[in-house]
Amino acid sequence: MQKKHSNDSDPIFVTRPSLPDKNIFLQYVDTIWESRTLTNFGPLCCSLEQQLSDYFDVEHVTSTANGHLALEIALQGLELQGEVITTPFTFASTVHAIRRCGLKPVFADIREHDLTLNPEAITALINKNTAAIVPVHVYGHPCDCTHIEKIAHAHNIPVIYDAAHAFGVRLQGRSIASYGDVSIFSFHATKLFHTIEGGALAYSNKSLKRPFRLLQNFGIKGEDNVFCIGGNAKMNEFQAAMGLANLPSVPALIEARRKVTQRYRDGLADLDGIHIFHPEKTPNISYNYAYFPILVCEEKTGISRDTLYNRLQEHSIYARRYFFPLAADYPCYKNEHPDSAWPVATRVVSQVLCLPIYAELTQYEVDRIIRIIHLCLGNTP
Ligand code: T4K
Repeated sequence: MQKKHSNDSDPIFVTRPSLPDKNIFLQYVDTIWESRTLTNFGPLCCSLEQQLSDYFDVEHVTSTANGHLALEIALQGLELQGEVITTPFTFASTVHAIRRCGLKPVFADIREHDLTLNPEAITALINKNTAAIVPVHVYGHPCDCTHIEKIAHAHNIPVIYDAAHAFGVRLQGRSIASYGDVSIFSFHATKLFHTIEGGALAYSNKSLKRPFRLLQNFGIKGEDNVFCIGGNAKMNEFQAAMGLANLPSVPALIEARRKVTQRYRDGLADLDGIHIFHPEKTPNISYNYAYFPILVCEEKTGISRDTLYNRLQEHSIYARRYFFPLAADYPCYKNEHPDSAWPVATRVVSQVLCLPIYAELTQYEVDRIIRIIHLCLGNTP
């Protein structure tokens, strides 16, 4: 849907949640009034899990209150101990989940061309304490799953993908959710598909279903049987209603984002020093256009990423430096890896800027952003 009016002073944020037809959402809400089941595995939640299982083409989906808890449940449910190899170039959630589950995050560098974990860097870090690999499909760019899973298989360790950004992505003709031992998704309001807050675990191993259910509901097996130490990570019925109402729009949302992406690519193509990613140029990748990251190469543009970020804000454009700083540099992790270096991640984190992208962003607004970027770089488009 195109917005009718937009002034050049209107703020544009990095994203804007999509909302379904209100009447469709309210029809689901009416059923909540009838059932009086508001949470704890109600009918809408079960229906959403089934629809997601079909969409992802995976055997099992366990819905959760948010994506972060889905990752904690995956790590706990697999009963891991020791070190977990992951990327320093991610949202805080990935690394905090590892640490909050009593595991040690160990950071491997990323690849230049798609910013996902470098399989060779993973191999170099594997030792007898390695319990798992947690790669992130950052911005929806799919990891090199084949290579990563080959490494994991050789060392008999599981792979849990943080697929928070990767809803709707396909790789080698398969849903991205079908890779690894488990994939976790975020259905936060800022995501392509959302349930306001929410998330899910997708997996094919049936034996994981019960531990995951227990972990998301206090370890309760029966009315008088508390079997293990679980928390509360249940999706409620209002969240599920939003998900059911949003799911049919996913193809249209992806197409609208593709158009925004294309307009950015056309408008920024001739700017020396602005690097743009084209994940779908890699054969066998079907991309979801979840984010529009650019890299600002100061030597060529003459201005730094931070200057561009600030200048855009002066024009009410709120791009974001996802994911600055590196997780490995947070005060809580910084002193743990004195001898480690991540040259690619360290460079990228000072260059990356995610420009606004969402389905309702109008051509006029994209052109406004492009115009301001040209202006900041001293160009006249
Ligand atoms: N793994 C990865 C790799 C992740 O990126 C994330 C979450 C997770 C795991 C954990 O999943 P969840 O537990 O969150 O399900 C946002 C999201 O809160 C977060 O879900 C997401 N990643 C992260 C990349 O982005 P912030 O701190 O940037 O959000 P915020 O509130 O600044 O929102 C960004 C912009 O969106 C705002 O400037 C305005 C707009 N907005 C936001 C909300 C919430 C709206 O217009 N309406 C809204 O309701 O983290």
